[in-house]
Amino acid sequence: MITYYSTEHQRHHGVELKDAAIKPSFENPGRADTILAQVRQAALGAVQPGQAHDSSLYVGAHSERYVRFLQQAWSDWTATGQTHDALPLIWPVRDLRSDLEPATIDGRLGFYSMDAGSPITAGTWAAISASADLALTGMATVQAGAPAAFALCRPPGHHAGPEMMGGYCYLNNAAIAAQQARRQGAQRVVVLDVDFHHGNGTQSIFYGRDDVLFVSLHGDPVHCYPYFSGHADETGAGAGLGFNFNLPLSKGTAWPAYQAALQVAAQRVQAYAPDVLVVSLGVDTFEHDPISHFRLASADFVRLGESLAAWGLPTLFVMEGGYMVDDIGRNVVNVLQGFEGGRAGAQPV
Ligand code: OKP
Ligand code: ZN
Repeated sequence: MITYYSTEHQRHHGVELKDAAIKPSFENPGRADTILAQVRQAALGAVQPGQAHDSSLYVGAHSERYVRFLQQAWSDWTATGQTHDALPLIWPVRDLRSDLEPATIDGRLGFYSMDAGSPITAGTWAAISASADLALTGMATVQAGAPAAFALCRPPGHHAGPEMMGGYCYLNNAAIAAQQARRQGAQRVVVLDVDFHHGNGTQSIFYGRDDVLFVSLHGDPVHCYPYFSGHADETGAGAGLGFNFNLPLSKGTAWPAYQAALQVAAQRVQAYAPDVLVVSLGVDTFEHDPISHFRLASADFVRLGESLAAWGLPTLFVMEGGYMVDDIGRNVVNVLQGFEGGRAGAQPV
């Protein structure tokens, strides 16, 4: 399977608020580089750079004004004389106004975010646009007939909504790829999100639509980030009613319960009969992940890949989370090799 990778991700390295202090983010450049090293060591296939795409292709998943905000945020920030990372500190929750876009960067940061987990730095736009371009390149490869491709995206994307960054995410790489699949002729697209955290951004982008089915397995938001999205009763709205499928699972979930949920997901996906599958691939479901609460072992990731192969769909894997840096490379490669092994053994459909 071909891997798309860009060194541009290294230009984004930020901070997060943790334990009442500003600390280096769990979402760091070492993540992508360790995954790349394992992809190479396992000889998974060719590693290629992505093609640059026009940022107008990010519109659809996102609004035009949000993409412009991201593109200009660092220069707007430094124009106020500040040189450290830009972090939002006020949000338009409930009875505050969210219908008026502030003109000043401090207000705009809060207007276009859901938490303080996504710092904007000098290299953020270069990194996030390159990351989205990897997903677009991967989708083009799959739509040209490759059975699968891996977009080694960093930063991740699935918390980013139509007009919102948060949870280390800025541009929703998986949603941008899904939207591009539709532009290029796919009738029905599934985004399956196996990251530990609910992909609230992807859900939100496609919530009113029936042409992209969003299916997610994740830690129950009663206990797990992002807390305000991911419940089972979020099933879509309007034309999208019935085309959003959340499978929240309890803390401590291990492979048997996970596999059972994956089978429920498989039935929903099969009934939908999609043309293409986008997998938001987070490996923070790993038992030793420092910020998550499932208990998948490294060998379980092979089974996950095999299970997905049995779905028999052209598949784009898009990298999302996973923070146990020593192990994420192996766990990602396990999924991808499990997928390829599963395909090799599968009956043609
Ligand atoms: C991104 B992805 C930290 C709170 C949680 C955000 C987690 C974002 C996960 N004190 N921070 O879904 O892997
Ligand atoms: Zn996650």
